[in-house]
Order: sequence, then C-alpha cells, then structure tokens
Amino acid sequence: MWIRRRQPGDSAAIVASEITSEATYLNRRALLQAALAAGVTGIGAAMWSDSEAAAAALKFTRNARFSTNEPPNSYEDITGYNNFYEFGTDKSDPAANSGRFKPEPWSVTIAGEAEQTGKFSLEDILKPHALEERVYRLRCVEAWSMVIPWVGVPLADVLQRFKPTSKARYVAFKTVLRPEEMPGQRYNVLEWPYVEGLRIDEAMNPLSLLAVGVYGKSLPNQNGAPLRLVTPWKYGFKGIKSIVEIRFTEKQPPTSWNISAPREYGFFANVNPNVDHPRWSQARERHIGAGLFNSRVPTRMFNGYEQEVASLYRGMDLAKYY
Ligand SMILES: Nc1nc2c(c(=O)[nH]1)N[C@H]1C(S)=C(S)[C@@H](COP(=O)(O)O)O[C@H]1N2
Ligand SMILES: [Mo]
Repeated sequence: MWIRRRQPGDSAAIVASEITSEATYLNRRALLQAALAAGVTGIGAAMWSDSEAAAAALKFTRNARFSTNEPPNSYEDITGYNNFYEFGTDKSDPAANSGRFKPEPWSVTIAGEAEQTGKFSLEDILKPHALEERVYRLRCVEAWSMVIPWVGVPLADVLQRFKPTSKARYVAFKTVLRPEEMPGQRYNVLEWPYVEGLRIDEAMNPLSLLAVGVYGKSLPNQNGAPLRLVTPWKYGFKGIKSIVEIRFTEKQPPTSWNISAPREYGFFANVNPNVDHPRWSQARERHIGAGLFNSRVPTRMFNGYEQEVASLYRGMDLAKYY
C-alpha cells in the first residue's frame, strides 16, 4: 500500500511495527464495517464516528521550507470545526454526519487537455510521489483562520505526470456526488457536485498541495477524505474536498461559490485584506482556538504567502479579479 512505502533509512524494526499497526488498523476498519453492515448502532456507531481511531498513520517527511512556524491548531479543532456543505452547513455537521461516507476504494478521473487521461486508482495516482508534511495557514472567507499540519504531495508533481498539452490553461476539480452518503447533497444549498478550479500556473506553484492526511494520519471524512486540494494563499473554499475528477481545460472553469454568489466570490479568491467581501471586512480574522477572548488579528496579503505567489498576479487589478 502506498501509504506504507519504505523509505531509505527506515530500520527493520520501524517497518515491522508499521506492518503491525497497519494490520491493526485494517482489522479495525473491517470490524467497524461489519458492525455497520449488521446494523449495529450504539457502540459501533460511536466507534465509527471516532475519526482519530479510523485514521491510518502515514509515512512522510516534513517540508520545513513551506511550513509556517505558527503553532498548529489542535486535532479536535481541525476535525471538529469544518466547512463541508455536503454534510451540512454548521461547523459541527461534517464531523457529525460524515460517518457513513466511504473514502475507499477511490479513483480519480484525469480528463481534458493532457496526453495521458483516464480513470486511476488513488494508489496509482500517489505511488510515484513521496508524502510531505506542510504546516499551512487556512484563512476562511468567513474571517476565521487555523494552522493545519497537512500531509500530501505537491499538486504539480501529480499533474506533470499526465503531460498537460499547451492548451491546458486551467485545471478544474470536482467533488464526488453521493447523496446517499452525503446528506447535505439532498438540499440545494449549492449546485452539486462542488467544483473548483485554478489557473495552470497557480496549480503548478510549489505551494499547491494535494492533501491525503492531517496530523500524520489519513484525512478524516470531514476534512475531505481521501484526497483534497490545499492552496494556502487563497480563501479556504478553493480547497475542494473528496476529489474524483481533475480536468485540464482551455477556458476558465466554473466554480461552486462563484456560481452561487458571483458578486461575493470570484474565481481567484486570493486572501486580500484590502478587498472586502461585499457584506463584511476581510481586514482581520479570528484565530480558532485562540481562547476565550478570541481577539481578531490582522489578515495578511495572500495569507502571508506573498513572497511565494505575488508574481503570479503581477499587473492584475486584484479588486477586479477577486
Ligand atoms: N466539496 C467541498 N469542498 C470544500 C467545502 C465544501 O463545502 N465542499 N468547503 C470549503 C471551505 S469554505 C473551507 S474553509 C475548507 C475547510 O476545510 P477544513 O474543514 O478541512 O478545514 O474546505 C473547502 N472545501
Ligand atoms: Mo471557507
């Protein structure tokens, strides 16, 4: 399994203990699945909703260059305060309502302007790449923020392998459509499935990450299992979850929040304290977990990633291309 690939320098003892813990994990999953299939509620359901128990430990190396030094939020904050409208619109809904979602097996369709297209298993897509941990800031358009230790692979590495053609100017992403497992998809709060997109140079920027884990473990369902996008200089809604399609396109693709409220949410969605949302200021943010008095701190241009990404937008009017 790709998540257990042996790295140079691993000792045999570490590998052996990993095999043991993987077997334990698989058994636990199998038990829980059996309990669910048998209609066991009570303790079975309680165990199933325990996202930390269901998550598998990952093998990764830490990328310090692309990590913030700010202290990460707690696992409880990161997995308990979410936006994932497929499971409901309250921050506690994704953790509460995603227990029946099945993130494995998983495959992703690669389509559009690329030499290599088709349907690939998640293992296939990730196999050639080593996992990295990157501690990124997440700034939600709703003016709150968190610091999250993601585990994933650079998006550029994954995309290059499919050899995008010269017509590939954008990359479009699509979330899975499973109303039977995603109760929020039974309501028209957004158009389903959720879709997002990046300009190709944004997608190829080294900060863009395809995340498969958080805090060293596979992603809990509420965080977008098994595969989600992370672009830390953009508002959180660009970070599309549970991706089943990646399409290279010539034209700018439609995006869910822009379809829903075009005046409020643009295609670029770069974090910008100088361009307010039509209904509220973006100048400051509330850091989740900062404590009772939860003071608001200034929002930084491109969420603090100005050095890495400002050149992508040189000469563009960022009030027009919001
Ligand atoms: N498919 C899908 N992806 C989504 C969303 C969603 O509702 N559906 N919400 C977005 C928003 S608004 C934010 S802030 C982030 C939150 O990611 P997190 O819950 O892992 O912190 O996910 C983004 N990705
Ligand atoms: Mo968000």
